[in-house]
Amino acid sequence: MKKIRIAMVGVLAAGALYTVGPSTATAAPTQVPLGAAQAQSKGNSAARTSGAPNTDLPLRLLAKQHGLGIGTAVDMAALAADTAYRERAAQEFSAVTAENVMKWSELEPTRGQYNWGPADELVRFAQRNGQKVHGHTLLWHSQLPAWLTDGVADGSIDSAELREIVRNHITTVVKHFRGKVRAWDVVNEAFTDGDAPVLRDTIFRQHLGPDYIAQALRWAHAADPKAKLFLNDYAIDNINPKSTAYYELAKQLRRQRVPLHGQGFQGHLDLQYPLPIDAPQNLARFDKLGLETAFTEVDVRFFLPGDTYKEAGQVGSFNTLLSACLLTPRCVMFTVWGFTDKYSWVPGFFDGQGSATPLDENFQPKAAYRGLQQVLAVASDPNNRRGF
Ligand code: 9MR
Repeated sequence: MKKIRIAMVGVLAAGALYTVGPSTATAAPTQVPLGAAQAQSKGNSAARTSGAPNTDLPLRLLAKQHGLGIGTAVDMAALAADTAYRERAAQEFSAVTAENVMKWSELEPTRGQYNWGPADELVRFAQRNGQKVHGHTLLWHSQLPAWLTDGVADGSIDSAELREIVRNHITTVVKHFRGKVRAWDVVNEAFTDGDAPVLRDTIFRQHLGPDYIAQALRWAHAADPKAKLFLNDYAIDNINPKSTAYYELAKQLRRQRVPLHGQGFQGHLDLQYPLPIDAPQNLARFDKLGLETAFTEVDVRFFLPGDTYKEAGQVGSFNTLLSACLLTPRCVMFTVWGFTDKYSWVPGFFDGQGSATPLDENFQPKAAYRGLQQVLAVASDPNNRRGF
């Protein structure tokens, strides 16, 4: 409760109305220059220098001065069952991404029968809470429905039919969410890892040919001309062969006037690997192409148990990516892949690792959360117009 009161004092002082309620009816916070809010709340313009800045505000409010969307992946089972999860998701974030329910296997488990329920529920939650929806994902080699992969494998779905199925899937899904989803990860994880990345040998690459990405982007654009269309991948936060493969592909697609609008950097970091310290330079080259950029799935894992070194490393890792985003004019969104350790995917996938999100299992802030608040509280550059 304390945090909520602090948030309201700061914002009401700036003349805006921000109700932090339960899961429903949370109005979007109005633009509040943080410095101004603090100055007014203290009743004089020297408040910034005479007192400690109040950085203990919800992330979405702190991000507002930058025009930056702050997002989280949402686990729909947790959203349905856990009030604290629901309240925190509404309070802290201005963007949501479906952790699973917009993936193909979830949307169309049986051929021709779409299960829109959970994804529509997420969209309604976002609308009630003044949040934008980041669509994830139209084409990915993982979490495909069995009827599709089996059919391709046994030859009952041939290349021509697969092409029609893919076109139909993209068209149906993007039209269903038209006007409700701000941006789509059109193709997820298209490149291989290592020193010489190539397009992954997926059923899409095999049967639609190497320009399946361009095709997918065109189909998505036709279905919702206003949606921003992204490619998205992991291990591309730094300048490296894989991020350069994306950069070259983006240049080529833009030259060919293919509707590509953004590059997503997942940002799944692990403390045992080097910090992606060149992220600002990496994002800058995509920015120069006229693309939006976004960190789409940030988390920072380490081997348990934690200690003060690891906590410090985690603060630095989150903040390296957030700073890179703030240094990049068209970096529109910074999204964490889960905001509480209670529901993080990490322990289930990486033996012995965890603690990868900004809040612990009891929704208590870790140093990483405080670090994000502090970086966001730094005054914005008035020349940066992100347009989220
Ligand atoms: O967090 C997601 C987890 O619940 C799923 O079981 C998993 C299935 O592959 O996908 C996870 O999300 C992934 C995302 O969709 C794409 N980038 C990597 C994410 C973590 O694996």
